Amino acid sequence: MLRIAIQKSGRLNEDSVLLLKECGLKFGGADRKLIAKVENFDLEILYLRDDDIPRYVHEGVADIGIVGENVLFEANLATNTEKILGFGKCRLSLAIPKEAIYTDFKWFSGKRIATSYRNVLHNWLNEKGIEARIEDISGSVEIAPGIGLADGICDLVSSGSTLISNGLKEVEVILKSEAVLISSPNLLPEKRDILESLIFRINAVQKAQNNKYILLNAPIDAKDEIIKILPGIKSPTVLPLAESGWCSIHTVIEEDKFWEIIEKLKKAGAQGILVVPIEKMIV
Ligand code: PRT
Ligand code: ZN
Repeated sequence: MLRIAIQKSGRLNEDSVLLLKECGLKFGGADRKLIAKVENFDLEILYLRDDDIPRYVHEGVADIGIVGENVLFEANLATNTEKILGFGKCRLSLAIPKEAIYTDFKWFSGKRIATSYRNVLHNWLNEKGIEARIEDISGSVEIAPGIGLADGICDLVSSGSTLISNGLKEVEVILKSEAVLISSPNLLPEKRDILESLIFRINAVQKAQNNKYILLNAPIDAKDEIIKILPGIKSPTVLPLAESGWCSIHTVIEEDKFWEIIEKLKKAGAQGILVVPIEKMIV
């Protein structure tokens, strides 16, 4: 039995649950229980506050966990990062009042900076050779300069609208963060096997999300040119159509390449192009 720690509620909860469900796992929510047993996989889910996840995984109370890199770096406990998950993207940034004149990071010399990320900020200041005072605040960090508690803040930013609505401007990015799958440093071999099969499923889900199945019709004369345009995983499938002189071409393409090649496909004579989502993809 493997035990995974995920956030009980908050910004990472929904995407963490969705990822596990897309891996085909069946389990109950975090409504009342702290632990949920997965019905069809050798896994137990522990619902926790995100700040507790690195310690639980470090100590082996949970074998694996899903947590933001920001929380992981701040906790600074030994864990292994198994997989970058592509959600919960944000950055930990320094921000100052918008009217302040900023030239470079030396601005922070002798200043007071409010944050919930003391360790990460302390390391960054050390690296830059800046002496500043860190004011520990656990929530609503963005109001600190307005109430005279600090000169600037170090906090998570995604859209930037919280900074703007508090009269602040982002001046330095200290780290970029997203959700990662971490594991305990002393994972037993039988648990490692379960983790590998979970990672296999996560890879299939992620591949499917980044790829699309494409079907198009083309005159047989245009077939070779169209195949050259298509960057498929392998050779595309070519099927004859009922109408003579025409064929149907099927392949898988990366979603972000699609818009680049669509015009070229049309110019080469492709018609009736269909782009279909893929449920799972194993290569
Ligand atoms: O209760 P628990 O301790 O589990 O949750 P929490 O309240 O500490 O964390 P939560 O749920 O807010 O965030 C969980 C994780 O989501 C974080 O650790 C990050 O890894 C990730 N994440 C991604 C974010 C953001 N984006 C984000 N924008 N976490 C917080 N924010 C906050 C930020 O602190 C600021 O207040 O959103 C505000 C800024 O957002 P914008 O869009 O206005 O820039
Ligand atoms: Zn938290």
